[in-house]
Amino acid sequence: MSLLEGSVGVEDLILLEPLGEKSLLKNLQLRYENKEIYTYIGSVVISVNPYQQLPIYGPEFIAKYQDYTFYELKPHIYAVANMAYQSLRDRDRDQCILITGESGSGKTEASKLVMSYVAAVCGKGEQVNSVKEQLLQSNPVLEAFGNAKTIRNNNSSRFGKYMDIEFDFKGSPLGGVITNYLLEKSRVVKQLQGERNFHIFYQLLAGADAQLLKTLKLEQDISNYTYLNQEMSRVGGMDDASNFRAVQSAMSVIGFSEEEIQQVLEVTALVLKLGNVELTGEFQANGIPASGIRDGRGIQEIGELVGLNSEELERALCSRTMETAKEKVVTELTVIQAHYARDALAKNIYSRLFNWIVNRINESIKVDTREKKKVMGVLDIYGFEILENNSFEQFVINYCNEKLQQVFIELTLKEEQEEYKREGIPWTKVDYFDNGIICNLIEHNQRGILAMLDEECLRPGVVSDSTFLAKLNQLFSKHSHYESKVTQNAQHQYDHTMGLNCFRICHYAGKVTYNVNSFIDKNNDLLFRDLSQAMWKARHPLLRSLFPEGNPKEASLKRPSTAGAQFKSSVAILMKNLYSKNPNYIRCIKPNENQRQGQFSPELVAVQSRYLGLLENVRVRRAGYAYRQGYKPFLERYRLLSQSTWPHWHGGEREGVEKIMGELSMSSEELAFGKTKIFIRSPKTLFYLEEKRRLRLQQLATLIQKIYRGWR
Ligand code: AOV
Ligand code: MG
Repeated sequence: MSLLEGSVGVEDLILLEPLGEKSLLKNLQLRYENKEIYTYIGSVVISVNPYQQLPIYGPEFIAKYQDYTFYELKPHIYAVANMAYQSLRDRDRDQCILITGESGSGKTEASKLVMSYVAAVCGKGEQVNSVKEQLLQSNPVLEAFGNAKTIRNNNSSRFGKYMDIEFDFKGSPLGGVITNYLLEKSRVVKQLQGERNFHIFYQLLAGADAQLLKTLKLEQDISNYTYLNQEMSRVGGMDDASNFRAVQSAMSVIGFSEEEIQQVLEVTALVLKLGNVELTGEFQANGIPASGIRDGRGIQEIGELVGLNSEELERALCSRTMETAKEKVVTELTVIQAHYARDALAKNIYSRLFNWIVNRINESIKVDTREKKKVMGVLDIYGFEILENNSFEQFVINYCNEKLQQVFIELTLKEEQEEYKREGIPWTKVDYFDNGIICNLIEHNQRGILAMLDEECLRPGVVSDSTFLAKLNQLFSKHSHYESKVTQNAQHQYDHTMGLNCFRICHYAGKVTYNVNSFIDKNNDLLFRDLSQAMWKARHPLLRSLFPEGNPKEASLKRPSTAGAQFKSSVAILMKNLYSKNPNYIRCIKPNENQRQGQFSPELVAVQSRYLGLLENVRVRRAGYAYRQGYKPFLERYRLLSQSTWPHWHGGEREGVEKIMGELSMSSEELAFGKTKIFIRSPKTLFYLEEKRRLRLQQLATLIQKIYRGWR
């Protein structure tokens, strides 16, 4: 194998010379154009989405990567999966695989490649195979309910996912736990042009037989449903009907009972039917506007579907009960408010259904053993987002990425430090950009942006998105990573691109301007109590279980924590989990905006490379010794450079390497001899060795030719 510049660029960016953004991009492009989609930064693998099936996967390749150590074969996701699995099995170190990148860059495909690799190499036997099947089959189920066609990706995951796969001491899988983050529930009621709702709705309509449709009170024609985008019902290359059967069978394999599957579909149908409930404006006798339901049939069918009194449902949708200590006051909703309530209900039902499905899968794959387990976590989560209009969702997503960057830098440095320690080499401190200050700005318990948002959500009196923004402006006017129109004006910097209702954060990956509209609403994430109580009254066991707070006995329960607080605490749990494991990284890159093979847009990749912090990653890895190699493979490769080790060497491996480097008069500054590896400080030294080796090989070839001619 050659790590060095050839027709397809360097396989490891640590060896890039000169190092800079331009050369980094050029190298990735050169490789991509040669269908080499994987490139390393040390043990980090960068994956550039090929948008075509390459013949580099499957049993034959799995077998190959299983038998070789990391650097012996071409860069590949399998190599990372293999290193992680072997280290888990043989060195008893829990692993995590962090997959990041922007929408459509290949994260989910990468996570499936990792899972299928691990499934192929770990343990055998009937019991083990059934666990593997359950774990693998969780993918189509979660994708059906959690993925959708977006402009950027026909199969875009609209939720973040972390999965712990648990193994016994021999390395056979026992089961796992899935955690999901922040489903994009707004999609349930509205999609952008060219996008679709979650796959399951289309799968259900296309794949259910007449009998099932009848029991769900659905019609097959997509155009009957207002929640389904009319101009975008089919996705090229996606067979909704056959996917529906695959989802049903996957649910059975996981262990959902027939009734459970039926109930899940009923709740899914309920959401579709809710979208068709049309509300009209009315006036009460006193002239105050109110609302009502235009067509009674739909609501009647909903009532029958989930065992709910349709009048009760109508009341819940069209009015709101306020309770004070003394009395109950019922207010009629206007038609706009009633539509809002209907959509809020649909979004809530669907996202709670999704959580229920994840929990149900977890119940099936849960490991009931006291025995010590080994764990491999796989994280497939949205990358850094800068859209034209950034809202609460981008804010929390980018916060999560900020935290992941922190883990990344800290763990990479820690890993470097540990390797030096293991090898007995002195460690020199590395300077890097510490983004702790930005994390703090967002998450500080009392003074962070999320805390301010919660404070505003809970504060009595008139609160609005602008009072929230005013608070931020006051508090962070001098913060080096916070900007807004107000703080800019105070500093006499006039930036006309920023609106009055915006604030900007200087993230590690770049500046992002957030519009505060709906921050309060989205953070509150409240559903009128009338609606949760109505849902709880349904006879449908699954639907009912999704709204425990609708139980009047539970009505006095504390208000649920805000969306921001929930996200923050799940990120904290995730971080704790990741810090306890040995990290492995897959950095995914989308080469073009058109989902097309063979196209590489340097501008687009440049932005992603910044978000992923690739250059910083190379810099950190190169800060000490850029290159390291075990004595054995190093000796094998370079022993032809020394009289003492060529053609035969009978001594130890390390002594052999020392002999070669001694004869080449390498400066001692440049090298360090560890317990099992040689460390080389600069890539130039390696290039020098490679060049020497190339010349020596030429010389040997000429020699052999001469001898051969002599014989003739
Ligand atoms: P994502 O997970 O990063 O986006 P996906 O993993 O869904 O992206 O990849 C998008 C599409 O790219 C897939 O549906 C495949 O068509 C193609 N693709 C990705 N990786 C490969 C590969 N290794 N080989 C062949 N095709 C590939 V999102 O979930 O949108 O953030 O929210
Ligand atoms: Mg995805």
